[in-house]
This record gives sequence, C-alpha cells and structure tokens, in this order.
Amino acid sequence: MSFLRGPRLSAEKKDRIPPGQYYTEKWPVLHYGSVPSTDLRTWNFRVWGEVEEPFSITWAEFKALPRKEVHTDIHCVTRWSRLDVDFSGVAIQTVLERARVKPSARFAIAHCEQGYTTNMPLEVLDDDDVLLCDTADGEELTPDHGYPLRLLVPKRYFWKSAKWIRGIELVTEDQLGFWERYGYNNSADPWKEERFSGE
Ligand SMILES: Nc1nc2c(c(=O)[nH]1)N[C@H]1C(S)=C(S)[C@@H](COP(=O)(O)O)O[C@H]1N2
Ligand SMILES: [Mo]
Repeated sequence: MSFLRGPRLSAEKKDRIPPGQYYTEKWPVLHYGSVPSTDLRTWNFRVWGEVEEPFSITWAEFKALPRKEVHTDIHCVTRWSRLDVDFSGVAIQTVLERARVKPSARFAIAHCEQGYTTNMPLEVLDDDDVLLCDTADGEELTPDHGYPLRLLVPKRYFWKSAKWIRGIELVTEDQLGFWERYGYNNSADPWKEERFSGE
C-alpha cells in the first residue's frame, strides 16, 4: 500500500504518531553547522540568570548527580517520529533545584556549543520527562546526536532537544532561539502540528 511509509505499525503505535508524521526506525541526524568536538577535561555546564545560586559544574560533577531514565517517543518537525527510545541522564529538576530558580523566572534558554540556542517556557522545561541526557538506548550519545550531553524535551518537536548543551539561562522575558528566529513555531507541540510560526 503506497500510502504507508516505512514499516507497518500496530494500532497502539499508530496512535502515538502525531498528525503529519511518519514512523522511522532510523535515527536521522539534523542540525545547523558542524559537529563540535568536546574535551571533557574543560567541559562545564552552567545554570544562570533568574536564579539564587548560579553554578557551573564539571563533567565529573555532572556524572555524580542522581540519574534518571526516560522511555519516550521523539518527533522531528521534518516529519519523522521514532518510538520507544530509552534515554538516561539527569532530571532537569536536579539542576533547577540546585540553582534555586527565582519566582521571576518565566522562560528558559538552552545554550549550546557554537552559539545554538532554543527557548521554552519554564513549565515546558520543568516537566517530569525532561532530561539532560547523555545516553540513548544504553549507549553514550554519538557526536552527531549531541555527545556528551543534550537536552531532551519529548513533548515538543525535536529541535527543542538541544544537542551539545552547555548551560541553561532563566529569564523573565521570552527570547527566540536559533530555529525559532528562523521561522519555526515558538511553542512546537507536535500534537497541535505547531511546525512553523504563523501556523
Ligand atoms: N546544538 C544544536 N542542537 C540541535 C540542533 C542544532 O542545529 N544545534 N538542531 C535541532 C534539530 S532541528 C533537530 S531535528 C534535532 C535533531 O537531533 P538528532 O540529530 O539527534 O536527530 O536536534 C536539534 N538540536
Ligand atoms: Mo529539526
């Protein structure tokens, strides 16, 4: 049947594919620019902005934080969806609590290598399936998928899941990130097909 793209899916799995998406078993690689190389000896991760306790931690300190696993589906605005991925890393709440986010903080900006940013309301970031993630399906992230660390925000299109993340800034006013300035939808809910701005 020509309208089926890719492998056949059970009804249960079909219901997990948002409108306008197709199922893939592959994990495509998408980003702007080149894959950065990371030296874990100089790598750090910062939280700053509207917080009581801005901090910077090394890779060793990051790896000593409590771990969490998230089993989820991911949806890219270029229309592929991948189901049942096992991610592991550190719950976003672990770093937000350590920084003691001020009540004035309303939005978060993820800052990555080479200046890539993505933005979201604090309540979108502060969700129980959001991870700072360093493994996928039991393997360390590969360089092209964000090694050593990426953000995972499963309820939004995948461009909000910033690769090569180096910090989070909490702000009072929203600031568009890289793809959001380029015309991608600021909210990016795949179940509402919020792909591009103006839609
Ligand atoms: N640092 C950074 N993160 C990024 C991007 C980027 O250009 N730079 N692109 C985003 C986009 S558009 C997508 S679809 C996903 C793709 O992630 P993947 O290559 O692991 O599938 O990464 C997101 N994270
Ligand atoms: Mo994307």
